[in-house]
Amino acid sequence: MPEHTSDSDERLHTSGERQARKPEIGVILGSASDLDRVGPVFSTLEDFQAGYEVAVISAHRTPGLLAEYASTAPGRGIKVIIAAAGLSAALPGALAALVDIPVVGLPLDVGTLKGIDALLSVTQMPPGVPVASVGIDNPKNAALLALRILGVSSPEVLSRLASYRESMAQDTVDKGRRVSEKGLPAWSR
Ligand code: RP5
Repeated sequence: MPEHTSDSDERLHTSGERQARKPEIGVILGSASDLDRVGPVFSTLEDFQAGYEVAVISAHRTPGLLAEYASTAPGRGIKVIIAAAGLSAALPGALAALVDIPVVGLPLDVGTLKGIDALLSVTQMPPGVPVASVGIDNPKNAALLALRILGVSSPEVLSRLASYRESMAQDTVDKGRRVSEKGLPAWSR
């Protein structure tokens, strides 16, 4: 069962194990330079043993490739797409213009505006073309939101999400206990 862990905690699974899973989540990066920032997307999806596929596609530099991805993804069984991009992050919105499945935007802090540029690009979409967004540089939430979307139609994913949430609550209680052990006047229930 997945446990709540820190973002830096990477667990690797064998490629055979991973290949056996049918990809239902697409992860698109606007540039290969985004890879390190997006790492916790992959470790979180691995924790949940989710099937996913990864592509580097730029809405600005390779628009044709984006159109090809969008037109083929649902047919491959992709049910939700995480689109990560920095700067004037057109990728999530341009993708949402081409598909009917949910798009989770992950705005990245890569420039002088510290990700505010990407956040506004992702969230300020015109009516009719919705893009969900997580916070700037919050890859773990992007993965968890995509899993929650899958969980609507998968009792297995939903049950793993419930275990994760319980583990996170326990972790928070344990850490709180350590604070009260420092001699502070603790709240007694
Ligand atoms: C965005 O431009 C990408 O998502 C990346 O965050 C940023 C810079 O890309 P590179 O110039 O490093 O390829 O589209």
